[in-house]
Amino acid sequence: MEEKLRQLKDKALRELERVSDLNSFRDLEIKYLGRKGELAEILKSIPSLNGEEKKIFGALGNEIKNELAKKFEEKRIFFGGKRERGFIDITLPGEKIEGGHLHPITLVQNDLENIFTSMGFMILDGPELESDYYNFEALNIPPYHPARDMQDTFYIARTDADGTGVSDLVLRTHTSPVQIRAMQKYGAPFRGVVPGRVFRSENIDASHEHTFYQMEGLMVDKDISIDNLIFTLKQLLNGIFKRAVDTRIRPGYFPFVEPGIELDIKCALCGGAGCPACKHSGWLELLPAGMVHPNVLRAGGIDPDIYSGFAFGLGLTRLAMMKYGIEDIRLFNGGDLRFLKQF
Ligand code: FA5
Repeated sequence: MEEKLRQLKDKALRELERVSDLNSFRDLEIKYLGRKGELAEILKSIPSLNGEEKKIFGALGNEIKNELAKKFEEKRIFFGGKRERGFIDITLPGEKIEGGHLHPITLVQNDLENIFTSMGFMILDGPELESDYYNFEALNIPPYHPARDMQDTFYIARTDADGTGVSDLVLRTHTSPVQIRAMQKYGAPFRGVVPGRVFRSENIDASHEHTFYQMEGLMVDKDISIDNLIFTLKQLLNGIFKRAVDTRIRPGYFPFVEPGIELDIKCALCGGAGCPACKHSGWLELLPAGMVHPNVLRAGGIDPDIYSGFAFGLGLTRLAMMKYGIEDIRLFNGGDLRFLKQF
């Protein structure tokens, strides 16, 4: 019996070695490993052996069967063949593959990018872990300035190669640092927008998150005035809402613009009557902006006697709230699929 098994194995392996295409491989597989194949024929006699022989030859038979199966499988893969499956019922419904989709903030961001590229703006990116210099100092906010208190953030300590510790990195509180980076890189004239994630140490409520999205806009050229700014902001809102929206413009203070404005939008959730999202005021702060401060132009390497510019810092997450009528900002990052699947 042992002799028979070993001879069969050697013969099968020799023939397997010589086989040259998938069809003859399949014939060979049936010949040796099929239900009525040569191996099955030999193994059929094992149950009639006595106790000890049954054990020995049973184990040997299995060992050879597994070894041959492995070698045949390797050859099948070599020929690019697939394992034959049983009966397939093609009338059964298919497996449903869940399709993903874009997050509502991404949808609004994509719309904004289309609006701005059509006006000749480029789309820029910047680091989320930013230096204190770009996030504050270069924007005319020195260390002692009270404007820092309005944008408290997470300060990151790092250790330099010489072992000294410094904490000059911050999770950026706004997309405005990319204004400086863009001017330094591209000079003037310049038009660009910067969508991106920003972070603040914040008291969370229906309209305040610690992690949210903004979109910075910057245009620098000769003779840029506040008219250009207001026109651009209106184009932005018309493009997103595709209908007239009530807005109001009031003076606003930011150290990096002069003059500064705040554009508020009438709360789309309560129609101006007052609700938690607009802190019961009927208006939502959405679009602070202004004319770029000469110190900021200088920090970007641009001569303020020749060039002027405007900048804005759109609250992108809040815009998505207004566009889709979302009452609570916390839903965006909450991971609740019942909310996300609606978009
Ligand atoms: C700024 O961040 C300035 N960098 C904007 C700017 C840019 C002004 C260029 C002038 C020129 P502010 O802190 O107001 O400004 O934030 C801008 C917008 O981000 C707000 O109007 C609001 O829509 C949104 N925002 C601010 N804080 C939060 C928050 N915690 N959660 C969600 N949205 C917020």
